[in-house]
Amino acid sequence: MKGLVIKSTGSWYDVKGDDGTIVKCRVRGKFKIKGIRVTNPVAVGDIVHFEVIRDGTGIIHKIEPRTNYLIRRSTRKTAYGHILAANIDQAVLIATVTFPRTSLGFIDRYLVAAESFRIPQLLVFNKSDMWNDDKEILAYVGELKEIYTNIGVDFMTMSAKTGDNLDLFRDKLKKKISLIAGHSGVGKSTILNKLSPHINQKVAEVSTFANKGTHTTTFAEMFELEKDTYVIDTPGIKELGLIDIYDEEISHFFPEMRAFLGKCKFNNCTHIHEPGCAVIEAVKNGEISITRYESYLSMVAGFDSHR
Ligand SMILES: Nc1nc2c(ncn2[C@@H]2O[C@H](COP(=O)(O)OP(=O)(O)O)[C@@H](O)[C@H]2O)c(=O)[nH]1
Ligand SMILES: [Mg+2]
Ligand SMILES: [Zn+2]
Repeated sequence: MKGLVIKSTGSWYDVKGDDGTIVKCRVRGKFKIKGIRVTNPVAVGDIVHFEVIRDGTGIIHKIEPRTNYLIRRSTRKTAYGHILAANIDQAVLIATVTFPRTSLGFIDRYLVAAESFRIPQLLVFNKSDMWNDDKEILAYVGELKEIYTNIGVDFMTMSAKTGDNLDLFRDKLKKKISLIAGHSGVGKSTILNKLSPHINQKVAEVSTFANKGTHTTTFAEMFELEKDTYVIDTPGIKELGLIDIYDEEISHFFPEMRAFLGKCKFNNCTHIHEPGCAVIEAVKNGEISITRYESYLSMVAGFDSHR
């Protein structure tokens, strides 16, 4: 039998067969991608082949080749990768300015991971009700909108609480499989619950004291919002250790840098300190945003302890 993995809970996977029935499956054998060891060999979004055994559960014995996947370094076993989801059409990042704050470094890492597979990206600032009359924050969000739309990232603000821009968000999900990622506490589950009453994900009370969400969504899970429209809710990601991307490749996953890459004086330029670097020049004259460039530096080995 063939099916779509819609949920992963540790060693068990919910697989939806062509006829719509859901079978609890385990995995037989070892699966590796590009030689990387992973904590979850099968991910939500995978198309798998499985056989049903006597007790009614299934055994997955084959994974169809993935068109793409988002992977991060495992937080528990750092030599391992953890696949967030596979075969997605759109990588959505839910961010917040406060409660909790999403750093630009985190946002850019996520965008780079998606860009490495040319997965279209949508950046959503949620909880706009908390700052829609704060001029300073509005100006800041306006700047971010300019930076990100300029590099081809779709950008929007919304409030799951008041419903502001919820319909716009719903439109952007239509006829796609979207991965919904973000720190814990940014409102992912709240948004999905608003989009569809049958989703019913647990929502955490943000502890105002720690200004941090507690983890309520433990495993990734895919939901069908309407025909051909799927969303994948993921557990909150604390940090995004990139995996299987080489330093030399990173600049290619910054779309605004691509035009300058052939123009540096040295053809092995790292764009960190070299004279005659076209990227550094572009940062100086404002063609590349300084915050994006800082994110680039933080991702290149030697500049960051997380890699
Ligand atoms: N003010 C405000 N709070 C929100 C909004 N969306 C979610 N929250 C709150 O943020 C907290 C975390 O939400 P949750 O959906 O569990 O976040 P998740 O960890 O990303 O799934 C909850 O207390 C929600 O009520 C919003 O648009 N505005
Ligand atoms: Mg959640
Ligand atoms: Zn350079």
